[in-house]
Amino acid sequence: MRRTAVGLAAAATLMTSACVQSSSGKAEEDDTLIGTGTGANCTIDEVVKIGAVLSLDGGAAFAGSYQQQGLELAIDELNQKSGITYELILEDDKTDLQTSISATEKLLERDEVHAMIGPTLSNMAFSTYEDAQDAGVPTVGISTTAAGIPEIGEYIFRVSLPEEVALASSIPAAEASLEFETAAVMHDNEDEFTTSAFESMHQELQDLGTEIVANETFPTSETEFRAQLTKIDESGADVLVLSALPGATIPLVKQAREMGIDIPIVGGNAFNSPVMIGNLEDASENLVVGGAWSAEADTEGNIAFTESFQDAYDRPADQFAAQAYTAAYTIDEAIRASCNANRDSIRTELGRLSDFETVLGPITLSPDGEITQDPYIQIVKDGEFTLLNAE
Ligand code: 1QQ
Repeated sequence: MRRTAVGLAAAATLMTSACVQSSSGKAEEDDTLIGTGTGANCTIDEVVKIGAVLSLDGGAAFAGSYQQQGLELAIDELNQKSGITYELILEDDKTDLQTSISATEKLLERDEVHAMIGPTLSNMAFSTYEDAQDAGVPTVGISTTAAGIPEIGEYIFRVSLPEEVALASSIPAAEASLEFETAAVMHDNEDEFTTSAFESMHQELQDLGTEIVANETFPTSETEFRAQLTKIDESGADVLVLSALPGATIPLVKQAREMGIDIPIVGGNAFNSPVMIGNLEDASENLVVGGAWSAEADTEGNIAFTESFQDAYDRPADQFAAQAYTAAYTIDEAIRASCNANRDSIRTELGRLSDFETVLGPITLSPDGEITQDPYIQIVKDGEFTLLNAE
């Protein structure tokens, strides 16, 4: 566990001001979390505790490490503004479901956090969000893109573009740009996100009238794809549409290119990572992906974010960092709206955020937790994500 923003003395004070539990198991309203003033002038004396479960080790660390940095940057910036002090309590789920469940329990029961952010994978969220919901803790997903996430309960929100929305833009955009008529599809049929994304990909291809000439599956831990790729090669497909996490994507794409399969590859959310592009090197050229953020978006906020991130961590930001950064600002906005950091107030105000300016562009959250934002469609050119529509 890492704690930031307050020292040990303050943390000790926090323990004595534990909230009162009601018979439902949810926390009663705590007057010390109600401040004075509103918006930018809101002042709350009590420290507001934000818990985050991220995958800092294991298969999803490619995203989790950026999320940690985006989140810490946002919390540092927010703590420099006057009025509200945030304590970020971070737990690593190591890309493991049981660890994710116990990490979430720690944040809910030991730390009694006021809001939560994460986890990195939808696969974990389907289990851990039930606990957050039962505890009545508003929770904001940052990369949980599978269908059905906000439906888990009224306390569950996300600032992560749903994969089905990204694909509804990226697959037609890729088709318009690449003019494919036949497609091969491949997906990891064990993971919640890759399975959900695959269903959306399949639907989009059918809607476009694209003929699916090969359809292959593999388990999450697979690293040897030559047998499936041979079938895809023989199918003569114009494009490969792939739903996989990076652990599989990297060897899969490398093996395809080594076998001389040079058709464009269209992917899902895991492709939105410079780690992936760095690992694939030349094999990543012409990968097409729809995502929630672009380094090229030239809003004042995004320019400031990309510069601060580079300065703080000596590497460029990515989408996962941008979404984590957005989640902290979104929770801050919801607290300031009624100057109240009680869980129910945060939940109500999150559901009222409309056209809130973020580094992802303007976002709106519905009362039932879903985000509306415009997707960005990108293609890898010369090792960099470039906006496809800008070509
Ligand atoms: C999900 C995802 C992953 C690719 C995030 C890292 O989108 O699990 O929903």
